[in-house]
This record gives sequence, C-alpha cells and structure tokens, in this order.
Amino acid sequence: MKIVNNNSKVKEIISNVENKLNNNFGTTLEEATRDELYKAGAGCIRDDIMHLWTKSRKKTEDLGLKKLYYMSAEFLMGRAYSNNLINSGVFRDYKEAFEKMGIDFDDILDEESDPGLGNGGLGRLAACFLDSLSTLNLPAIGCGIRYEYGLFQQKIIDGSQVEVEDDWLRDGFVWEVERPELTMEVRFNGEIRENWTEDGLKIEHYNYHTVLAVPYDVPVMGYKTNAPATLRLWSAKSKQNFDLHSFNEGRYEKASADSEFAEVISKVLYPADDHMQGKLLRLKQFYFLTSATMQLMVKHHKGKRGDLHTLPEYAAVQINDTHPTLAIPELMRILMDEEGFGWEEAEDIVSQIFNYTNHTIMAEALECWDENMFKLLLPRIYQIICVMNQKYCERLRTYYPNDEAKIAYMAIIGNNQIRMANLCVAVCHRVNGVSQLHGDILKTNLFHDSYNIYPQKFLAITNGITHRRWLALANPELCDLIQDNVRGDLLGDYRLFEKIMPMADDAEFCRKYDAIKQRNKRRLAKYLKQKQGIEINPDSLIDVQCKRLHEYKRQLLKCLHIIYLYKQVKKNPDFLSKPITFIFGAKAAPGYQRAKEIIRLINSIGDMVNNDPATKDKMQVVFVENYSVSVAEVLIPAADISEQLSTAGLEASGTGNMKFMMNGALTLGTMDGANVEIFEQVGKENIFIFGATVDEINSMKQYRTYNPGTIFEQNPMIREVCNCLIAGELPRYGKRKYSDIYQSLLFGEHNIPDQYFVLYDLPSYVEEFEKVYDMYINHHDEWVKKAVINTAKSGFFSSDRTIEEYNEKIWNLPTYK
Ligand code: 26V
Repeated sequence: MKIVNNNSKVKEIISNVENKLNNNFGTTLEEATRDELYKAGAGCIRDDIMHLWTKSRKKTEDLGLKKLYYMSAEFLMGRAYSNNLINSGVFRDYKEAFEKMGIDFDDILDEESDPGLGNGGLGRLAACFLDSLSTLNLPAIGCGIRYEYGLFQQKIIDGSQVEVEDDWLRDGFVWEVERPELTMEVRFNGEIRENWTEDGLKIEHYNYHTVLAVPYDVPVMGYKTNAPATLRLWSAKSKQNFDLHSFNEGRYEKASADSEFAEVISKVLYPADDHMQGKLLRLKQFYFLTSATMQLMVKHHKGKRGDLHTLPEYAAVQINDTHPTLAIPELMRILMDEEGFGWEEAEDIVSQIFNYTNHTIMAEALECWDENMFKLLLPRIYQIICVMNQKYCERLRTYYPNDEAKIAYMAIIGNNQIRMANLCVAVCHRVNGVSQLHGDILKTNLFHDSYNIYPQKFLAITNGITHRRWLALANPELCDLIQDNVRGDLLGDYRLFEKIMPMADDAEFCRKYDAIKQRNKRRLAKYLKQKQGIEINPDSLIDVQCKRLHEYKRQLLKCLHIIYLYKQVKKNPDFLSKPITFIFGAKAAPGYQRAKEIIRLINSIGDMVNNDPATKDKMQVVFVENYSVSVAEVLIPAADISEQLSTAGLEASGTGNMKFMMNGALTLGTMDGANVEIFEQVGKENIFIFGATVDEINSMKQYRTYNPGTIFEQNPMIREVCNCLIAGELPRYGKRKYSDIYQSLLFGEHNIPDQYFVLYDLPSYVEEFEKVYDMYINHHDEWVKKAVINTAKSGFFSSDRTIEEYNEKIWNLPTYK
C-alpha cells in the first residue's frame, strides 16, 4: 500500500482540482467562479467514489449477494459534497487544500444546492438508512423519483409563508450518472383482454399510454465503505419525443399531449403531509416508480440467475410507508402475465420479498385511492388487487367467521376505496413501527385485528440518524472531543459514544464541551445574520423547535408559552434573569391553512416580544426561513433545549429529537414516539417530561372528559394567554386576528374538543419549563453534565444500530467484504 503523508495528499488534491478546472471548464484557479471551484473539487472526490462503486457493484453481482431494494417516494439527502469527504476520510485534506489555494472552503460548500426530495422525517430517514447501509457494507439500492422540483423553498413575507419553486437541477447535479440503457417502459390506461390460447389464459393490455422511465444513479458513500450503496432515481420521459406524424397531419395538440402526459410525472414532489389527497398525478408517480423498479429487478435477476423462483434468496424489498405499495401487485403482474407463473406460485414469491414500514397512525394520512380512478389508470393492477382482496377476505373469514364488520374493516377494498395499508398488511412478510410505542399502537390499535391473526408479522424497530452527518459534519468540534476521549473509530462504531459516560464527571471535559456549544451558538448567530439579517444574542439560552408545521406537533403550545412569559416579564422585569432566544423552523403544507396561520402567529408574537422595550433584552423570537437539511445542520448543534411537544400517541418516532440529543441539547418533551426511548436511555434526571400520557389521552377521548372551556374558566393564566390571541395587542399582519386559532383551542371543531389537547398540557408545560430554566441558569455545571450524558447515551440512536436490527430481523443480507 502506498503511504501518503498528509502534505502530499493536499498537494495531490490541489493538482487534481487544477486539472479539472482546466480540462472540464477551460479555466484556471485564478479565473474560476465559485460554482466551477465547487464542481472541480466535487469532481475529484467523485472520481474516487465512482471507482470504488463500479468495482464493488460488479463483485456483488459476481458473488451473487442478496440485495435490498429500499423503495421510497422521498429521499431527503441534503448536500453530498462535505458528506462524501467526511465518509471518505479526506475532509480535512480538502479543506486545507482549498485554504492553500486561498479559497474559503465553507463558501465553496455553500455553492451546492440541497436536494430536497422529501417532506420531512420519512424522507430524511431514508437518507440516513442509505448512509448506514453503505457504511455497514450491506448490498442496497434506494429506489425513488427524480423530481425535477423538490420541496418548495420557503420565504417569509409580511410574517406569512410564501412558496417558491425549488429548481435544484438548474446548475446540474454532479453526483448522478444517467443510465439510458436501463430505461423501462411503464404503461397507463388502456383495456385488458383475456385470450384463451393453447398455453392457457393470456392477458393482453392494449390501447395503453407508454411512459419511459430513465434511471439516474447516485453513489451513496458510506463511512470507509468498500461497497457504496446506490440511490436510483427514475425520471419520466415521453416515448415519442415529438409525434411528427400527428404534427404533419395538422393534429398539433395530439403531437404534444403525449410528451405532456409523460414528463409531468416526475416534475414535482407533492408538498402535502397534512392529509392524504387522492390525486391522479400522485397515483401515476407511485405506479411509475414501482413498475420501473420491479421490471428492472426481475429483468436483472433473470439475466443473472435465470430462474425467478430463487428471487427471494437474492432480493428483499422494504416499502417506506405505503407510497410504493403498488410494487406488490406489479410484481404479481410481471410474474403471471409476462413470466407465466400461476397465482399461488407468484403469491408465494411476493409474500417472501416485501416488508412494510408504517410511519403514521393518523387516520387522515392513510393512503386510499378511489376505485374508479384507479381502474381507469391501472386496469390490470386493479384486477389483480380485486383477486387479492377476494382471497384475503376468504382467509379472514376462517378466523372471524361471524364478523363481517371486522372483515370489512380489514379488507383491501371498501367504500369504493383501495386501501394501501391493508394491502401491505395482507401480503407483507413483516410490518414494522418506528419506535417501541408506535409499534405497540400498531398492534393494539390500527392493525389490531391482523395482529391477532398474524402476531409474528408485527415488530417495532426504533428509528435512528446517521452520526456521520448529524455529528461529524454538523458539529465537527464535538465529534473530535469525543473521538479524543475514546479508543477506536467513533464514526464506524456507535457503541463508543457510551465510553464517554465517565467524562460527565470530569470538570475539564465538561468545560471543553460547554465551550463548543458556545462556539456553535456563535456560528448560528453569524449564519442568521448573513442569511436573514437577524441578530441574536449568542449568550442567551437557545430554545429550538424545528420540524414540519403540524397541529399535532403543537408549535401552538410553544406560542402560548411565549405569550405567557411575555406577560410575566411585563408584570415583573426580573422574571427572567438571563435572556432566552426561541427559534422556530418549519414549513407548512401549502394547502394547510391552519398551519400557515400558526406561522403568521409565530411572527406576530416575535414582533410583539422583540420590539417591546420591556421584553426585547430578555426574550427574542426568531423564525428561521426555509427549514431544510442544511439549516438543521447549523441550528441543531447550537441548541440548548430541544422542544418535542407532540400530543402523546401522535408522533410515530421523531428523529429530530435524536439529532438534538446527540448534540447535547436537553429534551423538553412529552412521552411520545422515541422520546420514550430517550427517556429510557438517559434516565429521568436527564430529560424534562411533561403532559398527558397516551393512556391519559385515550381515557379523555373515551370518556369525553376533556373540556377546554372549563379549563379556560378555571385557570386565569390560560385565560390571559388565550385572550391575547383575539384582544388585538398582537401586531396583526394583514390586520387579521387569530380568532380561528382561539376558537379551535376552546371549542374544537365539529363539536369535538381540540384533538391535540393544547390547553390541557399547557400548565404542565409551563411548570416543566421553569425547572429547565432554573437548571440552566442556577445549576449550570449540572446542566452541562446532563448534556454530556445525553451525548454519551445517543449511540443507540445511530442509524447503524437501526439498520443492524432491520437486517437481523427482516432482511438477512450478507456483508460485502
Ligand atoms: C402525513 C400526515 C398526513 C395526515 C396527518 C398527519 C400526517 C403526518 C405525517 C405525514 C407524513 C408522512 C409520514 C411521515 O413523514 N412520518 C414521519 O416519519 C418519521 C420517520 O419514521 C417519524 O420519525 C415521524 O414521527 C413521522 O411523523
């Protein structure tokens, strides 16, 4: 092996970058733009990764290793450049090389667009999983859609959210490789004919529309991996680039209709995570993804192994939420209609391959499709689902012979709807929740009746986050401090976090740890000043709630609390002895009016608090624009408090909570999702828990004992805070008050009291916040000790642990050596 000392590595990078500038851009170091410098540097590390990737893919095939297909409608990858450098172990060398060339490396990293091909937790989880799969050398391919426009960029104008398109491909995407030779054809609409021939029944699909699916592959570089994973994103293209025949005959509209039908499919990511909308285009997107993936999987296996009966030995498919469910009937279709398999034979293969992860139990989120729309778009898939449903219901009748109501509830088709979660539960080998609590709720609640029949199908695997991105990249100083105090390689071994437990009692270590937090706060202050022109006090207590905006996540609870504090400080100037900065970051689904109204409220409260001479030096409210992976990387390491306020039972897991914990923020949260496991890891001394538990919430619902009106009447604090929403004292952007929000808190909707129990939990929240504040201000050493314990216990939440568990319990993939 060639031993390269650092200095020569740096020299080599400089020379490679110069060559790239010269050869690819016809420019020089002196003349290059920032974009060219970014692309030249990225191109250098890309060359190394490509080499490894090509070699390991070939070897994986030659060895016949089983492979995972992780199917997801969303992959929220974030920027790749710095991550690839860290995972290749050369970040420092590149930084030094650029500095030697007289270039600020952070500016160069900032050139890269942030591929936002996801809404939130589900998409980010998929990205963390690919990082861990790659790091653990498990053969895997992530399959998704190459949306031309990712999640909208958010601007705040006059206090309100304004959406701007996210043209992330505009300057090109250096990490992808187009694979036109793997193009698949996906068929929509048309009719089905059944022909009896000498060889039996043949299914003929005719009059259909064809759309081409062109894959673009992106290597996913894990930490010191030998086998980078692949992210395969499908892009839709028209088969006839332009129908010249129709055009020549004067039928201009028909000539372009075909290309419009096709290319709109991968145009844009749906930004809604508030409720399921049965939009035709979305159904097209999902079938497009699943059909292309399944066709290629089958073609590949046939090409390599010949016999499709052995497919389950070579492939496992994970369905990330129900969006890719159509892969199941699509594989049935391919096996039966194209490969001549009988129903039972095909079903046997399918039931071994597929597994399903559920990410939410909220009824309005469960994916259903209108039967008539479905039948028109996907006539053959519809027939297959009908037969699956029929057979499934027959089977269920043997378990629940006299209970048609139960069968109707569990059926795949009902009320003219096709229910994707029920389809998954009917067919999949394993069904998992994403935290222990969420897994329990699936068993006792959502899938209760199936659980009674097939208990072995159900399990819980607690989510995780990659500590490469969320510690090494986001918080390099803290990462170094930990690494300096353990033996072994932290980035490759999450178990080492635990080894710093004793350091919680080491004054010198704690001092350094705290100093890093202070520097991260300064870095955030600089960032906010630069990007948004906002000045914050980096010496204040930094309290952060950043996540998608949703009523169940209860940004409103935090708003009410800030109003409460404001009122207290107005009455008593000494109420807060040290200033607090409240930071929010959140995108609202564009059609979710209440969520947008809450953003407006946050900004109104900010205007009131930040401009009032009585409070402006004590508290500040900041709304960070365009919350995204890159913003999270700066925000989370600077936080002292991690706000995790969801109504118990509604947040399946949460993953932001884990990122904060790892970076030494203390959790202030409910007993919900993975907060429960954070509580178990760190112990009750090192977390701040408030609010109703799942059982309490369920009992209030069951016995209808929650009465916000009574709470309002009996509690003067709540009265004062709620009245502020309508009294007109809040600066009113657009002169609208917040009476809708006020009404919803007090009277709920459609005669059902507020489902999120905001007023119920407010007093307990206020009380717990006081403890947090007191600890931070008056017992700071103890605070830092708790933060260190949080970091030390965060190894469990590395996605490496999560992926090990999936592999052990579900996939059984071999490691590539
Ligand atoms: C959709 C909907 C639609 C209706 C109302 C509630 C709701 C909530 C979320 C979504 C988005 C799709 C599911 C999703 O992103 N779930 C998130 O998945 C994360 C990864 O497992 C998990 O940590 C979050 O708790 C979960 O909300």
